[in-house]
Amino acid sequence: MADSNFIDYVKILCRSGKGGAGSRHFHRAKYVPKGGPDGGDGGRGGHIILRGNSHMWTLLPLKYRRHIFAGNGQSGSAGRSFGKDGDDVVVEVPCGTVVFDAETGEYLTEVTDDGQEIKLLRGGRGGLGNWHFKSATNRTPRYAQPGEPAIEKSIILELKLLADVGLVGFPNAGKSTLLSAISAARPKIADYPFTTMEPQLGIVSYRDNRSFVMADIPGIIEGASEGKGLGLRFLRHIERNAVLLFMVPADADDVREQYDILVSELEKFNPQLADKPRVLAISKSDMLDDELMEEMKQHLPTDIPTVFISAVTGMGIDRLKDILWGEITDERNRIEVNPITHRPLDGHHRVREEDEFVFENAPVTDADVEEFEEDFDDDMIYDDADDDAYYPIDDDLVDE
Ligand SMILES: Nc1nc2c(ncn2[C@@H]2O[C@H](COP(=O)(O)OP(=O)(O)OP(=O)(O)O)[C@@H](O)[C@H]2O)c(=O)[nH]1
Ligand SMILES: [Mg+2]
Repeated sequence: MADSNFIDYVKILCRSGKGGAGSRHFHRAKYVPKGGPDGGDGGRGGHIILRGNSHMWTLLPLKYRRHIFAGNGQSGSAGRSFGKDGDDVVVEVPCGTVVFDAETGEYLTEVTDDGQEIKLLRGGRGGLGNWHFKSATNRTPRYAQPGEPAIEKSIILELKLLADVGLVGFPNAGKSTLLSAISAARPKIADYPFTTMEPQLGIVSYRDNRSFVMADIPGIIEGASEGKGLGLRFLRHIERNAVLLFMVPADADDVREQYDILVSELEKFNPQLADKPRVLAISKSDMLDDELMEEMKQHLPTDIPTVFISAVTGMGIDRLKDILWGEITDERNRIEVNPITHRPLDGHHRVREEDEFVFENAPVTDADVEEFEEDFDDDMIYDDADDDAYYPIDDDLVDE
């Protein structure tokens, strides 16, 4: 996968900015003997924000960003001056990006819409300056609040393709051939299993200038939900498709059995996939004669629409599009489809070849990281020990 542009998994260390410290300053000027406290507030630390971008279709731009750090808030200063807020970092991601905690595998959030912004890590609040603490009983507060610390989290971003129709079938079922026959997409087609190694999207035009998006997903085999074949890597893309088009070739030994295996793999992966509307297409039907077709019809599932198609002769293709369009636009399906629960990542997410690759090739050097760590040292936060070094207080000015 190393030379591919389709990246659907990245692991990144994120850190929001810490809040700036409040200042403990006392006003000093000629002829103003007791100026009183005037230390300003520290600035807010920068947030890490995710923003959906419908023009992106891969996480590739993030692949080499091992670290995303927002700016720290600056300390407040004399004359009630506020410290500057730290810079926020807005990370653009494709719609359909799901965020997991890299340590625990726990699901955190997901970005589904164009322009949608999610505050992933909040910047620390700035501390209040000492003038806030002035009171009748303490007119010379010698303390100010420190800024809130930064939040650090290692996250995994996973892209789950958003498509109206997802193709589900064993390798060699003819999925890519169908996509290339009805859309402008040109996936690789060949007479061997696992020709398709990564998902592809195609726009299928329908009557009256309408269209829908179809995703060609790599073939699924028995045991895929436990990681066999290309397995889990691509099963997750099926979660975000509104309608599932199951495809079983006409020359299969037992069409019904293949269909049942596919359904059971999906259910094992995520039981909610069973609620998605399904359509079954018998592909390569140009190889069947009428008699065989009638015989086969006896054994097909009756609870979902079925259709015989051939991407080569065009047989059944219009009917298939009608059925798919009907399912996509069916209001009942919309309601069922939206609230899918993403299953948390389990153990397998911790060791992935992509992680290795990213670490070897990332342009961020260790020196860059060290430099950052130095900047990050707590020298800006109020600390009793070296306090006078920052805000020397002249005792004459203090009103006891
Ligand atoms: N006769 C006939 N052959 C077909 C048809 N559709 C696909 N094929 C052949 O079936 C083989 C596999 O087709 P693909 O489209 O690559 O199958 P796939 O499901 O994408 O396979 P993977 O990507 O490996 O999962 C190719 O040799 C195609 O030429 C069809 O409608 N009729
Ligand atoms: Mg294929």
